[in-house]
Amino acid sequence: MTTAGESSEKRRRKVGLLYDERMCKHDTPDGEDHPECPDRIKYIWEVLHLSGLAQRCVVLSGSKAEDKQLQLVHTKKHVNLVKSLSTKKKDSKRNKIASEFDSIYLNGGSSEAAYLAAGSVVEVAEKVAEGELDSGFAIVRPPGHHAEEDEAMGFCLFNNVAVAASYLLNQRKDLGIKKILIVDWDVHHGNGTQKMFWKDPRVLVFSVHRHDGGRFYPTGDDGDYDKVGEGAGEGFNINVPWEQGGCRDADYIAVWDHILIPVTKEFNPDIILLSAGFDAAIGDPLGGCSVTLYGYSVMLKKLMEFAQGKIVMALEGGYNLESVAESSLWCVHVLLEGKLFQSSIEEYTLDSTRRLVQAVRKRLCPYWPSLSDKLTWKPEAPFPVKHLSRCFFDLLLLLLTSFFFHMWMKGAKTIASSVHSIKQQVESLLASLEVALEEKEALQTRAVNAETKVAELQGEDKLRLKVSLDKYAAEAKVADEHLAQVCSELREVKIDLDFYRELFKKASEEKKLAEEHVIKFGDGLEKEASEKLSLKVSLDKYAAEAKVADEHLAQVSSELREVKIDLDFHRELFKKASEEKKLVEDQVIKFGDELQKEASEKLRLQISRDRYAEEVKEGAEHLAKVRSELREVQIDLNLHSELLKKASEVK
Ligand code: X5A
Ligand code: ZN
Repeated sequence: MTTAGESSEKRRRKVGLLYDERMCKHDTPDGEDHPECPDRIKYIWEVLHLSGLAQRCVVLSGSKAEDKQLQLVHTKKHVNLVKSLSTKKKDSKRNKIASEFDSIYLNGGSSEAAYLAAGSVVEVAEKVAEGELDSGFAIVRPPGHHAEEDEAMGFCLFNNVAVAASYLLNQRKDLGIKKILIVDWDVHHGNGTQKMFWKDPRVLVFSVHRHDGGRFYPTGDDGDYDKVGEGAGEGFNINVPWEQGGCRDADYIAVWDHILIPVTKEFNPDIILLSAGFDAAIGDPLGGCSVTLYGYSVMLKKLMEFAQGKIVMALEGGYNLESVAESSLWCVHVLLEGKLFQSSIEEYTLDSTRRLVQAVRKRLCPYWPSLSDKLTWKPEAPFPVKHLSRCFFDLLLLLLTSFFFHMWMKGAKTIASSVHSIKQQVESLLASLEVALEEKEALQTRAVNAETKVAELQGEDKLRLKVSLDKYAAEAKVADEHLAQVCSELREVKIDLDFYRELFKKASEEKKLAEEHVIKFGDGLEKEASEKLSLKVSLDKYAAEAKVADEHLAQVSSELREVKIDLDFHRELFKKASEEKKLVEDQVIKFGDELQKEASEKLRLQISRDRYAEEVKEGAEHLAKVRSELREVQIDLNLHSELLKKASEVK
C-alpha cells in the first residue's frame, strides 16, 4: 500500500478548506451565551490564515444542501421543519419548536446555516471522492452527528456527515465509492449516524465517546459496545464507550492501534468521513478528556494510510475556542504534509482502557477476525514510574505543542509585534489606571477618616466643645446679668449720692448763715450791753445749732466715703465681668475658626476626590481609544494576511 507520506514526496497534497460566514448566523435567539457559538468556526478560520496554512489549501465557499440530499437520511417532515424556520416571523414560534427538542436553540439564521453545513460536507466529500482534492476539511456548524432521521438534538439540526455518506453511495454511484468508513472522535456518541446506517454494511460507523455507564450525553445505552448493527449491517457499527472522563492521547491511540486500525485494514474503505469534534480535547468545557494536538494528529495520520488518504473532515463539537482552533490547525497540517512532527511518544493508558479494548475486541471479533489476535499491550510501568511519566509527558506535550503553535504563527510576526506593543501600552495604561484607582481609594479612605473624625467631633469632642460653649454662654449670660445689676445698683448709688450732695450743700449754707448770725451778735454786743445776755443766749443757741450742723456734716462726709468705697467695689466687679465676657467671646471665636477650618479641609478633600474621578474617567477614555486602535491593528492584520495570501498566490 502506498502511504500518504510517500505520495507527498511526489506531489503536493491538495487539501480543501471550506468555510462560509453565513453559518455564523445560527445563534441563540436572545444573544445568551452558548458553547456552540459562531466564534468556534470564525476562530478556526482566523488561526488557519494567521498560520499561513489556509494559503496552502484550496479554499471553497459553502453551498446549501438540496432537499433531495437531506431526505436520503432525514424524513421529509424534518427537512420541511428546518426549512420553515427561516420564514417564521417571530422568535417565539422558533423557540416553541426548539423546546420540543433536546439541547436545541433556533433563530432566524438556523435554517440557512443547517442547509449550508450539510451542503458543505457534501461538497467537500464529492470533491475528495472525485479525486479533485486529496482530502478536505469542512469547517461547519451547526454540528450533525446527534441529528436523527426525524429529530434535531444535541446542537445538531441535519446530520451533515450522514447526508454526505448517503449522497456518495446513493446518488454518486459513478464515483465508485462502495464502502465508507465514518470515524467519530467527538467526545459524544454519534447516535444519529449510528441509527442511519444501523443496517447498512456499506457504511462502517465507528464512534469513540464517553459513556459513563449511560449517564453521559446522549444518555442511555445506545452508545454501548454491544450495539454492533443489525441485519446486513451487523458488525458494521463499533462503539468504544469510555467508562469515565480523563482519557488521553495514549487511551485514544491504544483504541486506534488495537481496534480501529485492524478493522479498517479489513474493511478497506474507499473514503473516510471524519466526524471531527474536538470536545475530547484538553481544556474543553464539556468533554472532560485530555486529548492533545499530538493525539489528534497521530489519530488522523494513522487513518491517512487508508482509502488512498481520501479523508473528509467535518467539524462536530468542540467548545474551547483555542483547543478547537489549534487541533484543527494541526489536523490540516497533517493533511497537507502527510507526516507528523514526531511519530511516537511514551505514555501509559488508564487501567480501564485495556479492559475496555479487550471487551470491544471480544464483542466484534466474530465480524473482524483480526481482533481475535492476541492483544499485544505495552507492558505496564511500575506505579511511581507510571504516575511520574504521565506528569512528565503532560509537561513535555504542553511545551512541544505551544512551541509549534507559535512557530506557525511566525508568519504574522510583524503584526504580532505591533499588536504586542499596543498590548504593552494597554498594559501600562491599565497599570497607571490601577495606580490612579489606588490613589483615589487612599483619598476616599482619608475623606472617610476625616468624616469619621468630624462625626466623632460631633459625637464626642464636639459635644464637649458644645458643653463648654454652652457653659461659656451661660457664664457670659450670668456676667451680663451681673453687669446689668451692677449698672442699676450704680444708678441707685448715684441717686443716693445726689441726695447727700444736696444735703451737704444745705448744711453748709445753714452753717454759713449761723456764722453770719454770730458775727452780727458779736457786733450787737459791743453796741448794747443790756442786750449782751440775751445775745449770749442766742449765741449759745446758735453755737448748739452749729455743733449739730457740724456733727451732721461729719456724718454726711463719712456716708459719702462709704458710698465711694461701694462705688470702687462695683467698678472692680464691672471690670472683672467685662474681662470674663471678653475671654468667653475669644473662646467662642476660636472654636468657630476651628469649625470653619475643618469644613474647608473637607471641601478640599471633596475637590481632590472629584479631580481623581475625572482622571480615572480620562484613563477609561484613553483605554477605549487604545482598544479601538487595537481593533484597527486587527484590521491591518487581516489586510496583511490577505496580502500574504495574494503574495503566495502570485508566487
Ligand atoms: C455536537 C455536540 C453536544 C451536546 C451536548 C448537550 N453536541 N448537552 O458536541
Ligand atoms: Zn460532542
